Amino acid sequence: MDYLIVSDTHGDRQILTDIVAHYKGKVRAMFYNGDSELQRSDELFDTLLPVIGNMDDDPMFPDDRNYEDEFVKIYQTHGHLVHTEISLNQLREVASHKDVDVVTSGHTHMLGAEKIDGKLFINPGSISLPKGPYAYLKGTYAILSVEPKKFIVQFYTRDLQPVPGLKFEFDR
Ligand SMILES: [Mn+2]
Repeated sequence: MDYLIVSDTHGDRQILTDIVAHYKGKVRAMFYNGDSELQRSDELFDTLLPVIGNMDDDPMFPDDRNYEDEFVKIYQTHGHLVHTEISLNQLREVASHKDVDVVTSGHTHMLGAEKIDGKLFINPGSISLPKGPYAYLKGTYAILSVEPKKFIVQFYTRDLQPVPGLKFEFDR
């Protein structure tokens, strides 16, 4: 079962439109990790599951989300409320009180996937304004594949193609 995670478009609505059109019906859920600078009522959020970012002014966006289906439990938040621009320490503390498999955030515009405290932390990077060592990719999102005994995280670029070398497997 696949889950799409995308974040930090900062007004670049077209790429979200393209991603939703491409993946609708092909993944179980699509997470949008904040800083769209759109309104909660935007039709994109009929499909994408959003949280509020520090650059979003619509208070109808939730601060965070606890997602659960029969395959996976995911905690989603942008990151500014727990200052992930400094470190993951506060997010780790929040996640430690949650019965989840996966924690996903955005905010830093830097992609990442790592197991911390037994949970898989995923930052898809920014699809529009990437920073860090993978900024040369010009924007990324992630697909999380949930299997009975493992998680696979593959990062993709704006042309909807997987990045060779940015595929990571984790035991559950
Ligand atoms: Mn941002």
